[in-house]
Amino acid sequence: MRKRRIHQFSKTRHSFLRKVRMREIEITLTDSEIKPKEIRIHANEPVRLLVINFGSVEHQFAVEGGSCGIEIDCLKPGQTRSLEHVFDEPGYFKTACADGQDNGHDLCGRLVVES
Ligand SMILES: [Cu+2]
Repeated sequence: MRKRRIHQFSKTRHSFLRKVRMREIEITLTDSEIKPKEIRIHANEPVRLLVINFGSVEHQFAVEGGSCGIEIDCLKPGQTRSLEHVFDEPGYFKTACADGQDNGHDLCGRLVVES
């Protein structure tokens, strides 16, 4: 019974992704880096950013620059969260853990939105 429910869920999810042509991008955080370091997407392409914290402390994930204002706060070790967004203009954004408690480590990368 349990197996069946999981199957149904993933089937629904996949047909949803297909319908909106959403691209899923997995981003992993450790205590020293964000992977991938560079993400390239196209303007007006719906994306789901799936952020996983593989670090040993709480992290945060933000896309900075322009007016996009994307942020996932308080991601505990082992936790995964996702958010969906459409970047409608080409440009360069910084990806970072901008948590004030993150003294000393440098979690950053970049997101390039191509036309
Ligand atoms: Cu952090």
